[in-house]
Amino acid sequence: GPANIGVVGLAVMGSNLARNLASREGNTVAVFNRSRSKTDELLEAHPEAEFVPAFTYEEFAASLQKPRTAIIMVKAGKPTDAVIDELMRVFEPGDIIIDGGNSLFTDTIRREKAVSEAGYNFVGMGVSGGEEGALNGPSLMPGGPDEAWVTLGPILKSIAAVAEGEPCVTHIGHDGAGHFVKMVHNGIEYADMQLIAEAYDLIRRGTGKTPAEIADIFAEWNTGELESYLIEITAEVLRQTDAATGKPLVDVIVDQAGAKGTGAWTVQTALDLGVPVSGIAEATFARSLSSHREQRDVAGGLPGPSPEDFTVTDADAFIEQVRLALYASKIVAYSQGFDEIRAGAAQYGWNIDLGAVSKIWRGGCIIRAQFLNRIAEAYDAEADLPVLLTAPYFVEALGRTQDAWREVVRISASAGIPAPAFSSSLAYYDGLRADRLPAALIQGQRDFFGAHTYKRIDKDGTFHTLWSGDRTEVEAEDTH
Ligand code: NBP
Repeated sequence: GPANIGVVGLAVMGSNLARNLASREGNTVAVFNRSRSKTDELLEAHPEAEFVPAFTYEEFAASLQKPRTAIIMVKAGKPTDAVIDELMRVFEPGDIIIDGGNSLFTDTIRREKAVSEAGYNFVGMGVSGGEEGALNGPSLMPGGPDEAWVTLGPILKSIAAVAEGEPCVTHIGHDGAGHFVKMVHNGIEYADMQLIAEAYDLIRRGTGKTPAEIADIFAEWNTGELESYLIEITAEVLRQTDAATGKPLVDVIVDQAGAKGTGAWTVQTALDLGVPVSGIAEATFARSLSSHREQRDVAGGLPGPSPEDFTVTDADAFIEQVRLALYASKIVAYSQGFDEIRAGAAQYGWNIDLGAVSKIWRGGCIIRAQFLNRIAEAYDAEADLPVLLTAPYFVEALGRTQDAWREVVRISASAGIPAPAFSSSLAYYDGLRADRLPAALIQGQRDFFGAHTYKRIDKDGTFHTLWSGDRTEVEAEDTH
């Protein structure tokens, strides 16, 4: 066949990715969708693109050069399995099947095993940047075998976003590594969005500024160390006026945040790995809390300070404190996210270059930010840095943001303004740097009710106190 690459699934993501591929020199793109109408619409709307349409899986296979290379962009879950089965039916061993959907990484591990056992190459690939990214240059996170990367690498580099001269794509690691990293990317995105929302809320309540005025503040922040896509679009959203009512759009939008589940996956996986991604968890739970309108309705009368009574005396000083608190909390959220990637790599045997991950997020994706250069520098200096927070640049930043961060958390608590991500990131930070934690007491409690034993600070071994006996200590076997 004439096409060097194919796309299956021509909803918004697939058709934009197909258009992106077709716009690059040297690509001829085979396109296929289960129901014919989406294929017809794509061809009609973009006669300029060099598409080779197929209307059956057989035609699709026949239109591709060997080894065939096809990217699946369909709904994650069963639809992805169904398409993989169809492609294996019409493809031949050695062909490359890529899943570009938002698949759970454990599904990808399972699929790669089954598909590669049948002799085909399988690549699970995270695609970030939404519709716009897919069309103009996404951040791409392919997993899969090294052999597939040889064929796929040049094609992916040609369509990826470019940041500081480098394409936003790297071979993340084997099997589910790409989808794992994409999952954590989305988790970090949840945390970043929640932090920005808390910053907006505190400034609005504390200073009485209008959303349009706060848009100017965010636009200003976007020229400094917080420069990022999310800060930029926050200004756009805050500046928007509702045509129907003349009010700020943000004031007519129902305050219940939706979620498609990738934040929850990140938190569930972190729990399994034992990694405290408290910022991502708080952000995910904050969305759940917002969506429980029925509970919020009955809880509205609970005692506590009224946020309406809160005003700051020095608005400019407060805004700067909030900016610093946002930066400090953001450092924590990213540090936690990279911690999860490190733990996932150790658990699943992936060799993930954390610096390379931070670099491919600098363009094309939702969390793209200046700040990612600082993370890349940290991992360049020390590839297996155990805690990102401890890199010199971040130590300096946490030093100068400290006081403001604590002040903002204190103010939010006394004013009754929820700032779960600001405050939990500070608690995490203080927990991490604490010399002694009350975990010692928890070990005592566990030993009391469950004979779970404890270690001592002054000698080796495992111990148990005979709580229901004479309360002497005995040496115990470490079985609990
Ligand atoms: P959707 O997730 O809405 O999926 C629709 C596509 O799946 C259609 O082409 C549909 O074909 C096809 N499909 C279904 Br449903 N069941 C199928 C089956 N059994 N066999 C064959 N095709 C089937 O599309 P999307 O919003 O373009 O997203 C595509 C993927 O990209 C998803 O995994 C999504 O999570 C991910 N995504 C990523 C981002 C991002 O920022 N990275 C954004 C949005 C989506 P039909 O036309 O015949 O019904």
